[in-house]
Amino acid sequence: MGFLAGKRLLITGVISNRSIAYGIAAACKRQGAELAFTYQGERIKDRVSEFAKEFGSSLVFPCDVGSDEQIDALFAELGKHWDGLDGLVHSIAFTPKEALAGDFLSAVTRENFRIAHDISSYSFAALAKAALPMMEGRQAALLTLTYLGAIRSVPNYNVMGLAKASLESSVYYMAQSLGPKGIRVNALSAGPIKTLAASGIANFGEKLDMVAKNAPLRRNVTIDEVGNVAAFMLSDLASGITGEITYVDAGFNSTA
Ligand code: 0WD
Repeated sequence: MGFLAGKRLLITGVISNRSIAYGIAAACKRQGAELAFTYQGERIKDRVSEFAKEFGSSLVFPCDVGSDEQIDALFAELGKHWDGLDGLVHSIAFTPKEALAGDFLSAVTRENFRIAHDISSYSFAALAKAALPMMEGRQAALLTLTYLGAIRSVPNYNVMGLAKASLESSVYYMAQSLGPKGIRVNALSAGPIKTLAASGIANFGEKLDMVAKNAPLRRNVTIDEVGNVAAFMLSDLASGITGEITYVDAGFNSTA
């Protein structure tokens, strides 16, 4: 029996089998969790439904996190299938592509700042607020994905770094807010991984090479490695951990 047996988890952000959320879903499934999924927009509904099937799930719901109505509808629908929720994975980020290239001050605009913060940071709190009625009274856990660009300037990451800094701060405030209810809130800071979202960042290949050359483990991490840590964080094995940013980056952040 896996260490997530009996746990019901909602996973956002699976869009391909390279998505970090796909690695998380696979690891959670291996540990015995029951899974539900969300997708952004009808265009990818079938694709996400196929992935869900791979993980033995038929629970697939639309949710564009830019819409409060869709977030409310998600939990109204999920509540028809499950009487409670033990965990939620927020694996979502977005800003217009032109923000993720070149000099920060040239690339940042009021509009891409707003979009980056809304979709990549506020959405975590928005999902938590809406999920709360289903999580209350359970040893539930929330998990989000962040990146080193939150705390250091990383070339081309630009306004997404600011949004990740906001997201990391929201981990601390949400942990404080939900801790008295026994609900934990954590983030994994993953090293660079080639996914659809990552391919939107200019010169992303150079980041992969730089980490592979300089990280203590001399390689990049995989979605399975991030998935395994996520499964642990969502489980009762991590019952003493909240408000924590855990690096899964082959040790890169520890180097000078
Ligand atoms: O190197 C990397 N890949 C790292 C990613 C290193 C460290 C952290 N991360 C983070 C990302 O910033 C993100 O928060 O991990 C999370 C997952 O990203 P991913 O797995 O790298 O990328 P991907 O497979 O593309 O999934 C992100 C998905 C979107 O994909 P696209 O490619 O369509 O932008 O986030 C979803 C969408 O499925 N998404 C939304 N979902 C609901 N509502 C929205 C939205 N408005 N916007 C994007």
